[in-house]
Amino acid sequence: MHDPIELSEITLRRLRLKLRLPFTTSFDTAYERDTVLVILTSNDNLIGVGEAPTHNAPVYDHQYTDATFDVLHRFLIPSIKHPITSAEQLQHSMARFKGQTVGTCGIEAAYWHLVTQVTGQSLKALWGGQANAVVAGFSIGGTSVDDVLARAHTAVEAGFKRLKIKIWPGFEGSVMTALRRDFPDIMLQVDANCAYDPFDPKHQRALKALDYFDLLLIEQPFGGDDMLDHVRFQADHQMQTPIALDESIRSLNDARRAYKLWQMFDIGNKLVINVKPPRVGGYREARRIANYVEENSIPCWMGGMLETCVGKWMNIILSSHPGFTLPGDHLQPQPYYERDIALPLPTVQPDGFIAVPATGTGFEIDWEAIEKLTIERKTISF
Ligand code: OSB
Ligand code: MG
Repeated sequence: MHDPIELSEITLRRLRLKLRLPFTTSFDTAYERDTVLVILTSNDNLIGVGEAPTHNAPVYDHQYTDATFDVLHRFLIPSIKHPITSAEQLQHSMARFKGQTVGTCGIEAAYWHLVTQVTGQSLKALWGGQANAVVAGFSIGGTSVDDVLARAHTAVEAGFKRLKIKIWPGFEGSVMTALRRDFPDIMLQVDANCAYDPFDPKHQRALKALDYFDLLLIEQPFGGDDMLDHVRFQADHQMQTPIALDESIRSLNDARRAYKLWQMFDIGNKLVINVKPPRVGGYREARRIANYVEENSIPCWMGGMLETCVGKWMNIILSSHPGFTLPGDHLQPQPYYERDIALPLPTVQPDGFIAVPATGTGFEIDWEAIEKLTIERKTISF
């Protein structure tokens, strides 16, 4: 509980960020990306910053930067009830808008930043975090076997304990063979971002062949709406490797649905859940999923959306919750962006862990950087 928060204004900023290293997935190669910041100013001039990490095109899901900026401005922000008394109240005020998880997450993240200042409590305490450090995983979006191998070597030398490789039809067997030759024992997983067709026998064979590589999991081979195809594929092909859902999980109820479905097929132990706060509508819903997977012993990890370090610090802090049992997609060996928007940047220690901030949010906003990177802004005053 905290004193009611009265807002004086909200500013939206669209930032253009240049990636240091291009990131290739089954849907595109990104060299830069735009993100949206939601900046809440309270009556007593406290400032909360939250990230709505968007894609410029609707390639990961239906949401994209222009649409998120617009829905924030026209619908989500005007629906906020004042004063704000809790994250639950904030969520309920926006809940009638369908499928706007990224924008909702941006407002909620800024609210949590304000709450740390109003209450003096850390995000870690507010969110039920426990671990003092979390294991760093690295999501590799390379364009060729050599490119992926080079990125993997850099990461392992820097201390990363787990690698995740972006795959697509035709780019899986050769890259896994090369990785297992160089790293026979490392924790390894793959992410297809919906690129496979559950009814194509060639695709089925390529996915089944991944069972040879002793992977932690295969992430989202089929469409976001195809939970049933995922579980059927796993059961019909007697896959040993667990299947993990990313795009298919947009709420706690989706996580419940998935687990019930896997249990109905008698393979409840072969499901892994990925949590990304911007995909499930914020940190409150993400924590509710973390509680659920903890209660049901479902393996789970914190995903990433190439966030700035504002989003990354919040993800790292939430992933110290005991529901997160697998290494998160938290970092790369080098900073993601030519210029980031807060300090310090999270970094991996030589032992492969990232220290979890125990006070506040862990970051200080770099307003000069934000000003330089902003390409569009809108202010709504109350
Ligand atoms: O599917 O997990 C994904 C990045 C953008 C969109 C989707 C995904 C990803 C990642 C990157 O894998 C994780 C990160 O380092 O932020
Ligand atoms: Mg994914």
